[in-house]
Amino acid sequence: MDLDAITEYSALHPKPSGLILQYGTAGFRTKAEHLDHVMFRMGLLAVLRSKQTKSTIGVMVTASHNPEEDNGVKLVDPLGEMLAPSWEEHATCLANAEEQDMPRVLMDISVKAAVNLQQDAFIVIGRDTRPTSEKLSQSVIDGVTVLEGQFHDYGLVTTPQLHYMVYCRNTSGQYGEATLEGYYQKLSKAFMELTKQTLCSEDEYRSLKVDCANGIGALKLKEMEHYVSQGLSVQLFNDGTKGKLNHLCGADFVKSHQKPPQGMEMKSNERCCSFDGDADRIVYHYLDVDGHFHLIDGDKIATLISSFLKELLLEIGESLNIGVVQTAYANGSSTRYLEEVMKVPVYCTKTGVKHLHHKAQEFDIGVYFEANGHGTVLFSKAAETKIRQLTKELEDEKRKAAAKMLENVIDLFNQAAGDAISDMLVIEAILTLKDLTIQQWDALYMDLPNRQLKVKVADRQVISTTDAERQVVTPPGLQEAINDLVKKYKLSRAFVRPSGTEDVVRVYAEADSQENADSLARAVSLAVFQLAGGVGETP
Ligand code: NG1
Ligand code: ZN
Repeated sequence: MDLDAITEYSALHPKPSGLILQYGTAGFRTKAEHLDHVMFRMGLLAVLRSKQTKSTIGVMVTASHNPEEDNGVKLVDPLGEMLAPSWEEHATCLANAEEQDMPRVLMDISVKAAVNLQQDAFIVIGRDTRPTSEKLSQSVIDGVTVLEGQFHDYGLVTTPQLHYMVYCRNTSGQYGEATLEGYYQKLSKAFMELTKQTLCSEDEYRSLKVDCANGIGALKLKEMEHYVSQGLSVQLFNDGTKGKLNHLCGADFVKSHQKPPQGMEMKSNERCCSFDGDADRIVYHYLDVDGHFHLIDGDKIATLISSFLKELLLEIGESLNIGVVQTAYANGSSTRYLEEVMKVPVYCTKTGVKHLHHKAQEFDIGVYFEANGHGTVLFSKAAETKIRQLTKELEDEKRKAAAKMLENVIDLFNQAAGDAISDMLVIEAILTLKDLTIQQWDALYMDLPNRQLKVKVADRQVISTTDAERQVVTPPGLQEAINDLVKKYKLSRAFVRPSGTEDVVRVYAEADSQENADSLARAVSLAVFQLAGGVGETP
């Protein structure tokens, strides 16, 4: 390591002194103007991680659903997964080291993690459409270059597309070709094959309105459109030509406000969906004939997909197990429907896709979705091999067709990460194959009314939780207060946890009516404010 060169280049990306940031659930995320030094240092760290794993590592510059003024960065591990926990700690140490200590901290990490500095390194870089992303990704490249890492800059890509590139490169092309063309080819081929057996060709089933959150999803859907145009026509809204990123539109806005996005013409009963700013989340929605808004969130997406997969498994008659993984934010009705009606085992993990992803890996087929629409389906290597073998060997026409469909589903899901584009194609295929309207899908079960709120406190880390974040451990008395409040309502449930991406405590409540869910959420917010050091306005 050329420490003089590192010191010299680092001075071009100086750390504002005193600034402390944490590598959280989604990497580093804050106001873009505070991130230049973090980007440079993540370029350095990615090189060390690449040398250590002898694999390609990804660096994505994005702040997903957060406001346009924010930005962020996260590293992508060799199989498209989130960074390993011990390296999250290294990332935090490196980002927070004062200017003069940084080279020493970098050396310490490489010693601690037993990095062979002679090893080659290869980094792939991607960015979203934020005005600050291009310059920040250049700072990442500066960091990579000063440590003599090789790199490929994919430029504007969705977060899942970058995960896909990392996965392809580390499986020597077996998963797919590490180009955008390769990504579109792979997904569209699987989509067209999956849907070709359908008889239904009415236009209303084949057209979909997409709210792109004024983000990268719009550019990439435009590129992809013609690959799938025979099976699906998408009409894009909030494509970034006018509005601001994630402002009054996109999956996060629609889910948290339970309102239609602005900038989208919705007629009654038309199928619509919303992506978030980096296209790794998707939710569906529609207006009914009375003009009422209906949201179809990640829980209902998981339900549709797992019931489809379960039917295919029954058809081929193989004993492959399937499990659904959710978080505490999953609507209580969805959990009940999955367990009691569909008889599918359901598991709850902590918030953040890396937790869901790990749990989902325990099954032959693991379906995981956060309620906010971030998720995918993972197939174990053994399940995939079995299914591919069955498509070749089965003689019974019906069973063979079911196995073939499962094979298409494997190819269609981005197994490296939750992906709005790939999820959208799977959902569209299932709705067409099962001849389901969006209303029929919505009617699988009725969501319990719910409300999510944020509370500002002096130090959100005073709140610690257990039982997959459903119970508070500290501060003392808070869980008892929540229990007492929950008892006052029917079909009620509430929990609180410190956010991993924002400086707030999140409050979630469910109850038998919207009024009651709102009032429970407010009461719990007040308890948090009083017992956990609230600041600013009393909720
Ligand atoms: P935090 O800020 O920790 O609640 C949010 C989402 C997560 C996940 C991450 C990463 C909710 C309640 N939380 O985390 O599900 O998507 O952002 O983007 O939706
Ligand atoms: Zn996102």
